[in-house]
Amino acid sequence: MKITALAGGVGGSKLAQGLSEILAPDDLNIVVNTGDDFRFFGLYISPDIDTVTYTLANLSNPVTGWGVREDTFNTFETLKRNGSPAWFMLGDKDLATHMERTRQLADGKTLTEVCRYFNKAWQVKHPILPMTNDAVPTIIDTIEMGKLPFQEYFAKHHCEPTIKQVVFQGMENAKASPEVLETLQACDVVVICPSNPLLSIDPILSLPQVKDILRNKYVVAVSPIIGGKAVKGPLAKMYAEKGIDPTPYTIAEHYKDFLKCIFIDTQDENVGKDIQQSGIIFQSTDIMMPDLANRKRLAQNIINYLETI
Ligand code: FO1
Repeated sequence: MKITALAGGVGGSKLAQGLSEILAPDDLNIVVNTGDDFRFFGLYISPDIDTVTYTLANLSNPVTGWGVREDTFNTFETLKRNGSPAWFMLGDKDLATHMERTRQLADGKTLTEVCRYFNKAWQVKHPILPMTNDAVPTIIDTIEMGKLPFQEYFAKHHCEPTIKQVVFQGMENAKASPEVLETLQACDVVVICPSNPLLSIDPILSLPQVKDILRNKYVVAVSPIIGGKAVKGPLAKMYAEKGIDPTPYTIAEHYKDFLKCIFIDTQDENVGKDIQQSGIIFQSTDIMMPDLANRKRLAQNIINYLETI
């Protein structure tokens, strides 16, 4: 069974890692959001790509979920002491990734080629594909601070401003990469990882052709909401600001154009009936993935289900 996983940052990388422990490299491609990408000190930072790649390479920081494990922050601390912008914490080892990526992009390589280079360097076997080689920076239009580039909203202002609108700038001229369209067309199943639908998955879905392909695929999602809370990040707050209850039903509704099945946590079984009434199957299990054993367990659970359809 060939699976294409759609992923954002920390939540997405956990399930992607679980799937990668079970599926052969030919059977799993991971398509990753690049709307969070930005430049800092001239360096091209691709946080979701890095989170997924570091996780699959067993290099990720287990405490934050992003960045490199056992990294030091000498450069960051020095910048901070000098009074330079220091709202985005780049570790010393992590900096090497951004420097090399920036160098290769300046040499004319595509982001897809740069990702392939890092996969090879860190012996990550499963393809990690940026959703596009075009720039589509996410802009958060807020009530208190106007339009903020995504990382300023997220890391600098800790997701505090109230969101009016989320805009994927440049989407009208962007294309999914050829590799992404190819893997989506060739796969049997698309797994939407438990990433933020509004910030991490919608950028992928907004690229031309992607939703049309998904309408003809078996699409299964894992809820990023458990017991009314987002496992990580601002999703529950974002829904509350729109006056929407953050439940797995909300997630199912968000993807209802193409979703066949959603995995929800056992503690959310009470919304299962509403999900079913929308014509979407639900499977309930423990969907928390604090460690590798749980990531593999959930991935195996999804694959077992997919073998029954
Ligand atoms: N998130 C923060 O909230 N603060 C940081 O200082 C920060 C640094 C950082 C460095 C490298 C990297 O790959 C990710 C980093 N993140 C940081 C996480 C990142 O902003 C978010 O994970 C995503 O963009 C949201 O998915």
